[in-house]
Amino acid sequence: MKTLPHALATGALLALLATPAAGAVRAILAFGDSITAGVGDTRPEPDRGYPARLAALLAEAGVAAEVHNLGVPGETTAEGLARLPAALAAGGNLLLLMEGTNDVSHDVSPETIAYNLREMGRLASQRGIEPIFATLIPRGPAAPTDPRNLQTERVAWELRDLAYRDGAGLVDAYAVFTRTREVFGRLYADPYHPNAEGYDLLAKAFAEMLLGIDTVAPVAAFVRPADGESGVPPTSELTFYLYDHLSGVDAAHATMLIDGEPVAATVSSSVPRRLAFTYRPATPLANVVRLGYRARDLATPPNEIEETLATFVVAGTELLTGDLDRDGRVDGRDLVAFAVLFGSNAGDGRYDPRGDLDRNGRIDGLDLALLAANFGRSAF
Ligand SMILES: [Ca+2]
Ligand SMILES: [Ca+2]
Ligand SMILES: [Ca+2]
Repeated sequence: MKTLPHALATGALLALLATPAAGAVRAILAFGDSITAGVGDTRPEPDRGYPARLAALLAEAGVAAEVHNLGVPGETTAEGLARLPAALAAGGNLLLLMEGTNDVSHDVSPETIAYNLREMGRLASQRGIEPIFATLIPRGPAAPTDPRNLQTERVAWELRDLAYRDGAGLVDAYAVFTRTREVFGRLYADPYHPNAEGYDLLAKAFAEMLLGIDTVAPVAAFVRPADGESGVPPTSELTFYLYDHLSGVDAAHATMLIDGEPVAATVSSSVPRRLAFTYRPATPLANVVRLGYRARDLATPPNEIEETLATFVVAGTELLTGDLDRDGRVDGRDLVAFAVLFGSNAGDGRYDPRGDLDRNGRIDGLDLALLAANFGRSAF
């Protein structure tokens, strides 16, 4: 795949328009599954989904482009890889790739999903069609598989790094949606699909990336220790990458946070599109640790963010029964987390062993009694 970091820094589509045939109508291929097709949208054909909205947003910006909706509901990346050559044969200028949520439903690994998408990008590049990757939108809490987005977030990690390594454009739909307040309550038609307002947001994310308008603060990936991990050694090294695919991370204002406090992490600062953060604790870690970051990008004005990336439990920590969110206390937040799991059984998508306090495969009144017995207590 060709590397176009400079072109992408100013917007992939603007770079394309600077080529000799500028002014001609450009063909954009929007390739993916039901989320590209527009399932869940209340608009009728052919206006369903993000592609039609993207064409309208580009037209508003003075860019003439046909956006072809090539979404096939239910498709996996392996099936998409097989379908793509015929779609590319018709020609085009850009390929927008957003696929993989059906793979997650079938328990395909994030690495395999990223591999298939990279192959699709390679096929497009060979035909002179520039690929733009997109992370998957998150699943709602009622999704039967991956309701907490553990796998879907790891797909985002893989794609953030893939786009960085290949110098390709990335639409970070996962970041845009997860950073939107009450996203599942307001912007979803069902656990997988946006509603009309959700598709508006998705189209805006694609349009801004193509036009070089940076509204997305830096994103992280490959966080270690992982969120929810326990038994972490007290002197364990803490690491993550920070990316900013449009304007780059402002290295002078990027900080690792432990329990909300800045620490003197080692930062590789040579490539602003990806910074590596590493920290070995000066004093041994104890109890429950929150790893996060504060950062801004190089856009004008900068997009700023402070996020928790992982909450993990250091080896030797005694947690109270009922402390579902592992913060050292049994309180109302644990009860809320427990309520979501109540009535589920091992094997259900909704079941989470953290709520099965007596570990008998059912989350029921017996577990609630155990939680209630510790309610209001603190472990440390
Ligand atoms: Ca940015
Ligand atoms: Ca708790
Ligand atoms: Ca139980």
